[in-house]
Amino acid sequence: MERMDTVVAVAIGILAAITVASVVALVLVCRNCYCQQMHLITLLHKNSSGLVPHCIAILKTCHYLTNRLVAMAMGCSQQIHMQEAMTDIIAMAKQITPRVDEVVWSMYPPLDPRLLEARCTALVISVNHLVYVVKNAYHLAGTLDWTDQSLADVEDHLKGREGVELGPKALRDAGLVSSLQNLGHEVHDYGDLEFEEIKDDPKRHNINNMKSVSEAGKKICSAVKKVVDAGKICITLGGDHSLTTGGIYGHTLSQPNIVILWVDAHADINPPAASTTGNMHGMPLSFLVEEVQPYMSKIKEFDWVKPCISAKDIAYIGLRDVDPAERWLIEKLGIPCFSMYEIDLYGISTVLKMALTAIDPEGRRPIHFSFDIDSMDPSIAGSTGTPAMGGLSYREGMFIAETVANTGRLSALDVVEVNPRLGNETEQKHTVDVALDIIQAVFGKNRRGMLPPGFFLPRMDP
Ligand SMILES: [Mn+2]
Repeated sequence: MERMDTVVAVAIGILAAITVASVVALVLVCRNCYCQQMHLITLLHKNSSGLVPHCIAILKTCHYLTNRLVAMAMGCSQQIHMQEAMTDIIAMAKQITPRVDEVVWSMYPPLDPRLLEARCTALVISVNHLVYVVKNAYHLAGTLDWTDQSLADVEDHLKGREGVELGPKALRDAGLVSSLQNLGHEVHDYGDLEFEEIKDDPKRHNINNMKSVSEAGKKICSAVKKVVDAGKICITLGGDHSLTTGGIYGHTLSQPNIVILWVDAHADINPPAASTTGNMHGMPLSFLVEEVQPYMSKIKEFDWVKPCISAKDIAYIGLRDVDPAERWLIEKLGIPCFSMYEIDLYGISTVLKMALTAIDPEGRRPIHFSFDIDSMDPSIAGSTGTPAMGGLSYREGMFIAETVANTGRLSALDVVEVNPRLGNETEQKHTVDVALDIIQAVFGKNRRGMLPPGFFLPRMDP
């Protein structure tokens, strides 16, 4: 267990929402002090099928807002100032019903994404107007503060935000900071990283939202570097796995000798040109691994990141959804790789021994532990963007985390791809709980049980 004088600092960086891309990052730093921040990136697929869940969410929220506002207005319609406003309120509410119908009809195939988006926007404008009218009628804006959150949610859905940028908040709300403090760490939460919105950001070099992703990466890079420079352990909460382009590069600027334990269902090493989706979260390692560079085209926006990791310094654990280009690179470059097949073959304990020995036979180098929640089986962590069946069990995940803790060499941890908007309520809760348990285990909580410093059982007088 960590000693009491060990200090953990936490920083959470969040969130750029660019019409199509959102960037979120959070950083936790530990050991002897404070820390700084990080982030992560979410890319949206604004295809037709991706729009529907957002539209349904918008419909639900608009329905809720309208019902509640009208009920409130009716409830005090006897008051003088409300009587005048009632005519307006009823007229506004009447406009909303046909707009809801239009949105619903637009969701039927053949679906026209532009029409659907336009109709959702029209609906949201109407509901906004209703909120405005009711607020004015009440002369008491304070009592209607609850509408702000609902309208903000609607706005998020309208922009097509995926929800993975909400991961850090979900983990904080679940008690991340206090749970680490309870383990005897000093934790500093640096809040969310902010990312500028870049309006004109088309797909280029086969990377969606290329400028946004690059700019976010720079910020994450310097945030992580500062935390590690200060001698702390840096936790970066995502957001998606693209945050590691900046995060790992920043880590190496401070600690050039790191090794990487990459626990994930995916290899995330597609060179941009080989990517089938253009989503940066499937590419971060391609920018970082020296031996991959001959297969990368030159992208000047990513000049700031230099290849800083050797293929032999990375160990994959938990892979089960690997693209051909990725498999080819793993074999060609000899990247130590322990997929679910090897875990079934040898067992998690042997796999971990082999993985850690492969990247650092002497056991001396600082570890960057990059944990993608989709490494876990979807039955226990389903609220994630790209789930893959047949993943790590809870026990295997905990064993990995406890083993990393036992090395005493953790230098940075990424926790990515927790998406509190996906799945049902139970799945959302389980996913956040699993992530929280993994983080706690990485920071010293052990299933054997914990003995608080100084604890003893007093002898009883006979
Ligand atoms: Mn990943």
